[in-house]
Amino acid sequence: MNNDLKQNSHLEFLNALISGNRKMCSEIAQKYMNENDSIKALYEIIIRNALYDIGELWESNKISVATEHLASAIVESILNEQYSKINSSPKTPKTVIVACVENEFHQIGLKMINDIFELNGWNTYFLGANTPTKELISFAKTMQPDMIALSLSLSFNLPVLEKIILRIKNEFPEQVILIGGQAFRNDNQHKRLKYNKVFYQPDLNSTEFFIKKFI
Ligand code: B12
Repeated sequence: MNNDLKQNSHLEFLNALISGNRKMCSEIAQKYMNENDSIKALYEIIIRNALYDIGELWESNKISVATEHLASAIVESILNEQYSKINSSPKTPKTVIVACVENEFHQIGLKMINDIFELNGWNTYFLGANTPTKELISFAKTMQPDMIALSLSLSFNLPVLEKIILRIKNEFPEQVILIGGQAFRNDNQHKRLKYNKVFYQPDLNSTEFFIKKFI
């Protein structure tokens, strides 16, 4: 698909999201998958870009909070529609716990990351938004995952992420932790987090590369 068509699909999807038209969003996603057959491209070129635009429209008061909430809900339903394609990969014995830190309600990017693990055969435990630290630690004790993936969208939550990393390292010093999310998009804050076996990845391609190397 050429760049003009990609741009058209993204704008079409954005317009359908703003008008709250779930059916149309689903059809655009379906058509895109038929033509490209790439979950990563659907997620980033179409959906992530549309949500970044939604963020800017919302920030400049061009759309309401309600429209933005509706857009998130539609996107979550579109991600769930892809499950049969994601789940078809052969399984490895690797497991990952995937969670947002406390007070972090942005879970869409994290869900995309979760699906990349699944596409690569990992068993995932998606705990989603606002996971209490105590619960995360206790769940990790039970599941003993190969990796914990944590998402952070709000820059001011960085101290919360750091606290969680320290708590995990205190209990399981060798635990591999993968971090990422919007909070690191425009700066290099992740470089502050210099801990043993804590890695940052910015997007789906780099995360997939990291997962393949990890195995
Ligand atoms: C939808 C949305 C919401 C929804 C979230 C619903 C949901 N179910 O997730 C709701 C309404 C809850 C919300 C609330 C708020 N939001 Co909001 N929100 C957004 C919006 C529009 C889209 C977020 C999104 O899904 N993006 C698309 C995903 C796919 O992109 P992504 O998260 O970057 O993920 C990619 C990478 O970062 C990476 N990645 C993500 N996670 C991980 C994890 C790992 C391990 C790895 C390796 C990689 C990785 O992979 C993904 C694929 O490429 C953004 C705008 C934007 N620019 O994104 C604002 C935005 C994130 N929100 C913002 C703000 C300020 C808020 C509020 C504080 C607003 C308020 N005053 O109440 C609250 C905070 C609530 C809370 N405590 O968390 C700011 C954050 C600024 C900042 N960096 O600090 C943004 C950027 C808007 C803006 N321009 O100001 N929001």
